[in-house]
Amino acid sequence: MNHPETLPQGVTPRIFSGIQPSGGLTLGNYLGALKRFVQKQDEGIETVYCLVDMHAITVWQDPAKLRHATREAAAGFIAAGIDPARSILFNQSQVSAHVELAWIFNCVARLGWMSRMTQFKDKAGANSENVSLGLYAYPALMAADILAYRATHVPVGEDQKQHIELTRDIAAKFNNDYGVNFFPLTEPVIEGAATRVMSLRDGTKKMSKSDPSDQSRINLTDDADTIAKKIRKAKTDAEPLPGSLDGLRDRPDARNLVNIYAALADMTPDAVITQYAGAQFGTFKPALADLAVAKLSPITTQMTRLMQDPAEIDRILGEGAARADAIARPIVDQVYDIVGMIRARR
Ligand code: AQP
Repeated sequence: MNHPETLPQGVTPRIFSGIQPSGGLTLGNYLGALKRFVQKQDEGIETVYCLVDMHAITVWQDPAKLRHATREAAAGFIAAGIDPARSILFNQSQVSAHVELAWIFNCVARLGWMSRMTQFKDKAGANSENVSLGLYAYPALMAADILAYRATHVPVGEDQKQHIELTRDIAAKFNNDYGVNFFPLTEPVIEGAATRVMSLRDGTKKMSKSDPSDQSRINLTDDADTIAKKIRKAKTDAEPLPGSLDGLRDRPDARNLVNIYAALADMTPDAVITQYAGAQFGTFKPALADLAVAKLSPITTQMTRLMQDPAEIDRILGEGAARADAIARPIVDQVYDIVGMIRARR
């Protein structure tokens, strides 16, 4: 853990995290990220949360859909418990410090580091010559998102761990190249029973908002019937639930449902297995569906209500952006000084 004594001068504990508005939010985003974001806010740490629209366009987005998804994600954050008075909530493109710092980091990060990023390899697939340069450079922009606030901790799902490690490498190389102790080595915070929620159609694949199959995920906009139907149809095997977690080792689909139950109920997976030992999926799935509906329906209802006033959402994002800019601008100005850029018009 980053201990306060070892942090660079002027750096205080601060949380930063983001979600791409590249589609509707999923149960994976909720359990792996959003639910944790709310907990961090409620612990009283300074929290900065960003809808990373500049990341979203690394893959082509329909402009009207991007605008809608950004507002809907903001509504999802607020409905899930993010209080824009206590947390800073904004969309990335309104704070230019992010892309300015990203360019500097493009000149610090090494090509070989980017080539090792598994998310790039997964997303580019066999088509890597034909994806955008932005998709390749994505981790440098993500490092800039975090370090423009000199954030000390980033709550994320398991899939983002490698990108946070790269952020630390970029911070360390910048500090070393310029002989400063300016950027902290940010820690990932990967906690809870569902740090990697898997597809409902394939327990070996991450639940993702861009999966072509809507049946593979639960969206935060799904109504109660849709949630129940998707859980009922979730892929499982014919065996009942075992008496211990060990018995789920080679059963990824079953393990996924147990993890989702645990995360929604704020229980450990062990406690879920103890409660449902020997139960058939005919019993477990309806219990999980009831739990998911009870936890998610209030969020969906509130999101729908908030979406009726898009101007108010835009106002909240604008206000958040101004507060974010007030933190990030002086940090990026200091970076320009460190790097040797003349800033005569300040
Ligand atoms: N399945 C998941 N389980 C746990 N956490 C997850 N996260 C995403 N999916 C899961 C966490 O949500 C945060 C925001 O992720 P993101 O939207 O910026 O990008 P992503 O990880 O690439 O999510 P998707 O849904 O797969 O988006 P697309 O399909 O657009 O690429 C992160 O903290 C992430 O760990």
